[in-house]
Amino acid sequence: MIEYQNIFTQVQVQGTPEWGMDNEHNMVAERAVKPRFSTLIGWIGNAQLGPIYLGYFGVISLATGLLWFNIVGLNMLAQVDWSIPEFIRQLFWLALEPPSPEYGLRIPPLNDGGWYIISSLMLLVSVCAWWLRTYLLAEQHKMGKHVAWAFAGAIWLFLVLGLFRPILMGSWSEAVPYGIFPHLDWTTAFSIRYGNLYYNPFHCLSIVFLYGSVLLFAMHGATILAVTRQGGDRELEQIADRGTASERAGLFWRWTMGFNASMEGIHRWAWWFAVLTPVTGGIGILLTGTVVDNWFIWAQEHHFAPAYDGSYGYEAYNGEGG
Ligand code: 07D
Repeated sequence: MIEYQNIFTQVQVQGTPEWGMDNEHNMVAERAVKPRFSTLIGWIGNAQLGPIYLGYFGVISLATGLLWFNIVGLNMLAQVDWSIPEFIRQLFWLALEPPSPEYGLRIPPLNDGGWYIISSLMLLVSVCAWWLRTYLLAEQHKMGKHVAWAFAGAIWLFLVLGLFRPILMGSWSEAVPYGIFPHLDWTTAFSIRYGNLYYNPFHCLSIVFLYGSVLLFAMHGATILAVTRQGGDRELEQIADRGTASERAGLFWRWTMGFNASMEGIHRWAWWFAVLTPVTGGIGILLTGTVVDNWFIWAQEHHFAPAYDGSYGYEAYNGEGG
C-alpha cells in the first residue's frame, strides 16, 4: 500500500497521455512530439515527456537560436583549421570574440567581429521570441504572466551586457565573447578594469538576492518535503483550505525564527528574490564605465573602502587630517 508520495517515494502515474486543455481547439496543429513515458524522467519529475507546443514564435526561436549556435561553432571550428580533434581538445578555450574597439559601433568585416554581430542578432531574436512564447502560452492557458516577467528580468541583464552598455560606451567591443573560458576571462577582466566589482553596490545587491534565492529555495523545498505526509506538496489545496500541513509548516518556522511566510506568500518571496538578482545586477553593469570608472576609488570616496593609510578616510572627511 502507498502511504504517501514525495520526491523520494514517488509513485509514477503512467496511463493515457495527458494532452492538456484546448477547449477552443486552436493548439492542435502546433503540438508536436507524440507523448511517451520515461521511468527515468519520472524519478525527477513527471514521467510523461511531450507533447511540446511549437507555435510560430517557438519555430522562430529555435531556428534563430540554432543559427547563433552554429555560427559560433563554425567560427570556432575555422579557428582550429576545421580539425574536429583540435575542436574537441580546445573547445573550452575557443571563442567567437566581439569586434575590436577601433570599429566602435560600426559593422566590421565578417572575420573581424562581423560574425559576432550577426550571431548576436540571431541570439537576440531567439531570446525575444522565447519570451513572447512564455507570454502567449500563459495567455492561452489563462494564467498570470509571472514567468514572462521574471524571464524579462533575466533578459534585462542579458540586454545590458550585450546591447545597452556597449551602445552607451560607443563600442561593440564591450560585449561579452561567446566561449566557455573566454566569457569567464571577460568577467574577470571587466571587474579588474573597473576597479573591482565587489565594491559595486549593485553587484553586492545582486549577490544578496542570488544567495537569498538559494536560501529561500532550500527552506521552501525542505519545508514542503517535510510536510508531504500531511499533503503539503498539494500546495493549491493548502492555499485554499489550510490543512494540517500548512499549519504545521507555519508553526515550525514561527517557533524557529518568530516569523512564517504564508503558503502563497513564500512564492512571492521566491519570485522577487529571483527577479531582483538580474534586475539589480543589470543596474550595476549599466553604471560601470558609463557613470563610475573605478568602483574601488568610488568606494573610498564613499568611505567604505579603506584609504591607502588603512583608515576609511573619516579623519580626512571630518577635517581631522590623516
Ligand atoms: C547572465 C543574464 C540572463 C541570461 C539570459 C539567457 C543564452 C543562450 C545557450 C544553453 C545570470 C540568454 C541565453 C545566452 C544559452 C545555450 C546553448 C543571468 C544572466 C537571458 N560574483 N560578476 C554577477 C558573484 C565576482 C562580474 C551576478 C559571486 C568578481 C561581472 C551575480 C561572487 C568578478 C558580472 C554574481 C562574484 C565578478 C557579475 C550575476 C563571488 C570577477 C555581471 C547574476 C562569491 C570574476 C553580473 C552586477 C545572474 C552582474 C555578475 C555573483 C565575484 C564579475 C549576483 C557570488 C569580483 C562582470 N555576479 N564577480 O543572475 O549582474 O546571472 O553584475 O566571488 O555582469 Mg560577480
